[in-house]
Order: sequence, then C-alpha cells, then structure tokens
Amino acid sequence: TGAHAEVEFKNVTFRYAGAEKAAVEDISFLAKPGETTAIIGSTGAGKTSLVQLIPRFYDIESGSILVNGIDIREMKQHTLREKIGYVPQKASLFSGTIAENVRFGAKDATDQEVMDALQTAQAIDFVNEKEDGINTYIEQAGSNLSGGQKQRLAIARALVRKPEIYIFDDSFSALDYKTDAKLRSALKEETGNSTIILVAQRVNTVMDADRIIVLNEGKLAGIGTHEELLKDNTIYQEIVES
Ligand code: TTP
Ligand code: MG
Repeated sequence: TGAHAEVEFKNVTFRYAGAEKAAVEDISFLAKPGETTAIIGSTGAGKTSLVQLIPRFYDIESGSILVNGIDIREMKQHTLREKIGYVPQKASLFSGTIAENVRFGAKDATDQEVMDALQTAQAIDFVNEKEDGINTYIEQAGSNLSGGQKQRLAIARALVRKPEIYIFDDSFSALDYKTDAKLRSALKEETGNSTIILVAQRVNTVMDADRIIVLNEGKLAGIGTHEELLKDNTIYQEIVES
C-alpha cells in the first residue's frame, strides 16, 4: 500500500510540568513501516509517557520526533493525528451500540468495514454471539463486557480508521495468550505497511516484534530482537525471569 509513516525519536527528553525527573530521557529509535516496534519495561518505566509524545499530547523538552523525516512540531495537529490510531492504556467506551463505538474512529465506515475491524481484533465471535450483533447496546463504560472484550473493541476502533501508525498501549494485557497471539498475527496480516508501536509488560507479547525497546526509569536500556536482548541485556533478562 502507498501511505506509510516512519517514526523516529532523536535524543528525546520529556518532563511533566513541575517534575524533577524526566519521564523520558534521551531516547532514540526508529519505528519502520510494515514492522512492529515493541516497548517493554516495568511499571513506571515511561512507556505511556513515551507513546503519548507521538500524537503530541505533550511537547518534548529536547530532541526531536520525526514522522517521515518531518518534525511533528512543524505538522498541523490534524494532519499528524489523522495518521495515528492510538489505543490508550485505559481505553474508554461510551454508552451506545458496539457499531457506534467502533465507528467512533471513522464515522463513515460501512457495516462491513466495522465487521472487518472486529474480525481482525478477534472480537467478531463474541459480538456475533450477542442477539443483536454489532447493534448490541453497551451499558455505561462497558459494564456488560469483560476487560478483554473492551480492549478488543478499542482495537477495532483504531483498525477501522486504517491509520498509518498504530499505537497499542498495553492493549493486549487482559487477553489470554492464545487470543493475544492470534490478534497480533491478524494485525500483521491486515495492517500492511502501517507502523505498529506496541507497549507491553509481558515478554510473550513482544518476542516476535521486529525490534524491542527496553525502557528503564525513562531511559533506553537496550534495543534489539528477543534473541539479541536475551543474550546480553540484563534488564530484559530480569523481565523474562519475572
Ligand atoms: P508512565 O509513562 O505512566 O509509565 P509506564 O506506562 O511505563 O507504566 P505502566 O506499565 O504502569 O503503565 O509513567 C512514567 C513516570 O511518569 C512515572 O513516574 C509517573 C509519571 N507520570 C506523570 O507524572 N503524569 C502522567 O500523566 C503519567 C502518565 C505519568
Ligand atoms: Mg503505561
């Protein structure tokens, strides 16, 4: 497919207003189209802070973030955010039907496109089991759905937009290993040349990524494949053994 977006961090440092310590410190990496770049690290390592810099929810203190070589500070916010399908760590659904919730990402998506997104997100089976299918009503904040079902609807919401860049912040954490694996392989197949940035805490979710970024206390502790990091990265080894 034509459209693609390479994301590059160059010595990026970011600090929350008034914070003494930087949440993200001197981070550099390249996330390429058609590939999965995973970010792993313990709680508080700065994973969410890092990915939120890409849609420019916050401005960085120093360094630069480039999309296809263009500094995101030089792009119109609308142009930048249109490229990004961001699934937040605490994705929220609203009261409305499943279709309405998925379509929140793309108002003019057809029923078929909604179904295709649910299929890729491994949500089609539980949706079809409901009497009203995609027209099933979701109670406030999804109280009639499990955590993993909510995560998959939030993923479908990003997929239906067919963005150039996907950001999944811990979006697989409530899924069992089998569903997690099926979802990631469906994503690989269906998202073509998109850039996938995937945050996770468990090694199983990141181990077949094209590159894994290990974050520790806001700093880069290593970049490599699972095999490379397993060999020589003590922080990664600790995560594997935990
Ligand atoms: P996070 O970026 O939230 O760390 P994380 O996403 O790696 O952790 P988790 O696995 O639990 O999701 O936090 C990094 C640091 O930034 C931490 O010290 C908390 C701080 N922080 C704020 O001060 N304000 C914020 O809005 C967020 C998100 C984090
Ligand atoms: Mg987080």
